[in-house]
Amino acid sequence: MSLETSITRQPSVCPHDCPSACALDVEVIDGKSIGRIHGAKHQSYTAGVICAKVARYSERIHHPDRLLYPLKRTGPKGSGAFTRITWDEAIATIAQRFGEAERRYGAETIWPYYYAGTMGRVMRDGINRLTHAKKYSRFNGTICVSLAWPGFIAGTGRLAGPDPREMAKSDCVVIWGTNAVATQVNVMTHAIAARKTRGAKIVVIDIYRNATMDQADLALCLRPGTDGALACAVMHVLFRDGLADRDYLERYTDVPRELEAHLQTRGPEWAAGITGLSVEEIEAFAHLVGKTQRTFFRLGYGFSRQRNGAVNMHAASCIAAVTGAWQYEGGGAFHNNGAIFNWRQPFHEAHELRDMNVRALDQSHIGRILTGDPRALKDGPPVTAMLIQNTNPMSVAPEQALVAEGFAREDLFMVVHEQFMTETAAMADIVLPATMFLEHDDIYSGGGHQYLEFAGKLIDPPGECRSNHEVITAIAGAVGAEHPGFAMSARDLADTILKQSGWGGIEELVAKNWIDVQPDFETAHFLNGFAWPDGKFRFRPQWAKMSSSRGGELAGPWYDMPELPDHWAVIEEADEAHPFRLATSPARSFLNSTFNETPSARQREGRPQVMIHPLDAAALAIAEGDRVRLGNIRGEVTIHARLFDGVQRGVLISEGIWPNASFEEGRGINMLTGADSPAPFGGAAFHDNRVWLRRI
Ligand SMILES: Nc1nc2c(c(=O)[nH]1)N[C@H]1C(S)=C(S)[C@@H](COP(=O)(O)OP(=O)(O)OC[C@H]3O[C@@H](n4cnc5c(=O)[nH]c(N)nc54)[C@H](O)[C@@H]3O)O[C@H]1N2
Ligand SMILES: Nc1nc2c(c(=O)[nH]1)N[C@H]1C(S)=C(S)[C@@H](COP(=O)(O)OP(=O)(O)OC[C@H]3O[C@@H](n4cnc5c(=O)[nH]c(N)nc54)[C@H](O)[C@@H]3O)O[C@H]1N2
Ligand code: SF4
Ligand SMILES: [Mo]
Repeated sequence: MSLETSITRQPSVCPHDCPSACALDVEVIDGKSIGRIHGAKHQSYTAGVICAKVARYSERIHHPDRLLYPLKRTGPKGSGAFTRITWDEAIATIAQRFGEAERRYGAETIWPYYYAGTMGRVMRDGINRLTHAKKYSRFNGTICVSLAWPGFIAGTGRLAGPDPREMAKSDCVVIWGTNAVATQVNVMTHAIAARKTRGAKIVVIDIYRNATMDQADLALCLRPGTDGALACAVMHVLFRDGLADRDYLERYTDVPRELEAHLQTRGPEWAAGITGLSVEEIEAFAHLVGKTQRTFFRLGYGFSRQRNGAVNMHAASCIAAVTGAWQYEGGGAFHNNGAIFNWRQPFHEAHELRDMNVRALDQSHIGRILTGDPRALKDGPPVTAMLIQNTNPMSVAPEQALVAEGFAREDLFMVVHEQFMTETAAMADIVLPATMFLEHDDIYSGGGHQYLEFAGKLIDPPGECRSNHEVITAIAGAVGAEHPGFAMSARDLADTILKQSGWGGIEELVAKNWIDVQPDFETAHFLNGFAWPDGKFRFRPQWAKMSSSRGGELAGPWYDMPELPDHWAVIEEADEAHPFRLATSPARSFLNSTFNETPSARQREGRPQVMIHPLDAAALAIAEGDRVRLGNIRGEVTIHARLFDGVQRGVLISEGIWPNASFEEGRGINMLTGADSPAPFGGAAFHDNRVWLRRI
């Protein structure tokens, strides 16, 4: 018998909720465990680079705290008292309790709830097959994209744009409202390549001096929620100084002259007062983008997480239409590639069974829903049973005080399918152990790039872990849900949806590992017209006529949205009682709440902190490391202060998402964030919170 270890290198894909969807090269040890993970060198977007948290994934996949067996609750809700049961007992209990709930209140009392713990299409979205087959309450996934996507589509008509790899061919890369060094490192790979090979300038627009801003040639650190004002002033200067491409505007845009007139009163002085930037900074930025044809606007999610976020996203995308940057290689605006993959009416979600008369409940309203808010419940029955997969709402959802109250309800039957005993799983009646991505098959598509990718099972799961697909199939069988997809393997489902979307089938994808689906240059740059019936970019969006990318309904004060790009003053401005504006930006070593269970990530992040300008701190007699209390109408948290001069005065930043248990009294940062439906389709304005602050 040989004692030597054998290490092979196998292809895979990072499954996490990150626009980079990196192609991976995984060390598999003796066919059983995982070593180091590398970025795939030959996939041209990943280009050999991945983030540190996934490089050391062995820490997560072989973590001693992984859930291995089904469990049932034996003490009061949230007590942590569970006992091991068999899969058969777990599934039978679920079927019995779902059946009871349905008989009492109707099928809509059951609410399957999920998000993007894995971005694999089969594993993430297959739960909808169960929802639609049984007419359970539908799920309106608003938490992440419902401000950003409509904001981008408002102008272009399509969620796509120039090939993200063209950043490497730009002369100016504007990294706007995304902390790419932390959240999608590959943007930096391509932007820095442009700087090295072409002397490109990198502009970073954010609300604090984060690791991405440290890389900037021009750093614009503005007040949260004021990007629309900045964009307007930039366009004002472009028109004023002869830097607008008038031929392009006439040919490709809807109302250029009205826009120019509208911007007359929105110059740099006006914007300086709103953004806190100087007139010189605004002029310098406008001149840079106005004189650099190949300017690539890489628009992130962060700046859309404001109550005016959709308007600001649209305003930022308009700049490329005024300069005509869309015409050039390395130019234009890009946010996400959702549209290029042609995922329509996917078979594995059983779209044909979807009944629009069944209510769709808003993901971000989970706190309101579980505490019986009739509006959030759409005046329907209470939610008395849930199946949660792939998400950790006790930690990540806004209005945490309500979320915690709802989860504590003894009459709520809660099933959570998880990899770890998260704070959500800890509130469950039944906990089911889930596989990780290297333990099942799935297909992935890049939000920030243009590859369709396959990742196959490389090792056996530990204990009795089952994949999302297996769990959905088992529950479907027990509750009598019918659809041919319940009898298929994950691979066969992937094959079907690939064929449905015109991408060959699973054999082809497996053989190639990834397929580049980048549209041709003309299409990607909208040279054949934008994706509206008249082919024109819309400076004047028709918000009320747009349909939500996720099938949601108009929400918030959508009827008051400005007609043309503007500063829409609906953010939670500071007031006397709440003198600060708080953003809850992402932490580099966590991915939402994922990785906050791994020791190295926690060690790197230290402890929950709030960054505060030293002058603000001095005014409140707060010193570095002091315990402080933050609060607003939604709740309060206790946290440690970090003095930091890389924010404007009056702005606070708390990087997360830490477990609630890392805070005193178990109250996490989402105690402070709101779920009051920002326009036009709801969601959560995680970086738009007015708060008071005091030393304790
Ligand atoms: N390390 C790490 N990576 C992640 C995540 C994570 O939590 N940690 N989360 C993943 C997920 S789910 C997503 S959706 C993406 C999100 O990734 P991003 O697109 O980067 O979006 P955010 O993380 O919300 O915030 C990005 C930046 O926007 C800034 N910001 C907030 N408000 C404003 C504003 O009004 N104007 C401007 N200009 N900037 C503002 C924040 O301070 C932050 O620095 O990242 C993914 N990748
Ligand atoms: N304060 C604040 N809150 C935020 C944000 C913010 O910026 N600030 N960002 C928001 C955003 S953009 C998002 S997208 C949400 C994300 O919030 P979530 O979707 O809840 O993301 P995670 O916290 O990473 O939780 C994903 C969970 O899925 C589990 N999981 C992973 N793979 C699988 C699998 O294959 N099967 C099963 N069953 N489970 C799996 C993981 O263990 C993890 O616990 O958070 C939002 N919350
Ligand atoms: S950068 Fe994003 S996609 Fe790439 S490995 Fe890290 S988390 Fe995964
Ligand atoms: Mo997200």
